[in-house]
Amino acid sequence: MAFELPALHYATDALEPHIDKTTMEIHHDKHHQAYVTNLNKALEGKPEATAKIEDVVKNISKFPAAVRNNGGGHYNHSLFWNILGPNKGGEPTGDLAKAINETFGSFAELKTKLQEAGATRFGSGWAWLSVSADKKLQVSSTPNQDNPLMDIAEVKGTPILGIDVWEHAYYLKYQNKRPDYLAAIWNVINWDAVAELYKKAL
Ligand code: MN3
Repeated sequence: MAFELPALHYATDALEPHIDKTTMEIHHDKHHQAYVTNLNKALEGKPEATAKIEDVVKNISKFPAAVRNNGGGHYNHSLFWNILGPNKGGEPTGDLAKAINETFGSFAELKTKLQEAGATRFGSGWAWLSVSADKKLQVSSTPNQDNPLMDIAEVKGTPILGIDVWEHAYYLKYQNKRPDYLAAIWNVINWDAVAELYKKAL
């Protein structure tokens, strides 16, 4: 069984003007596809490892670098497409909103922390909101295609929101202004999807 590129559940221009159509097309059809292709290549001859991407990622220290990079890439982007969406801007509600307020003081403070995590990640990587083993919300960042689910992560947890800060995620529209991209992304976060992942992580 091979991993496959998941379809986007919205049109590539659905996140305009915050994330442009061309960026979405290249990011999903080319970059994510390359992670999937190279992951399948790296796992050739290891069918027992290919059942679930989560299981590969959780045990990433047992795999070579090609699986870490491309398996991380596949997991991270699959989550990223899922937590983005058109016209969903808004704010978290319900239990997730309550947990955010208890942990960070306010939704505004969570946004600041995630934007800082993304802006200060040197080079390529991701900013994360994840749920720790003791069910607490936490903000962190990872290099390259690492993520909090990996057994080698500095801050471990179950990711419920990931922001891609690789240049390929924003450069066509925002060029060197990564903070502008990070400020705009709140307009296209699907908080229902994040809340769903939060519920599952508890
Ligand atoms: Mn990317």
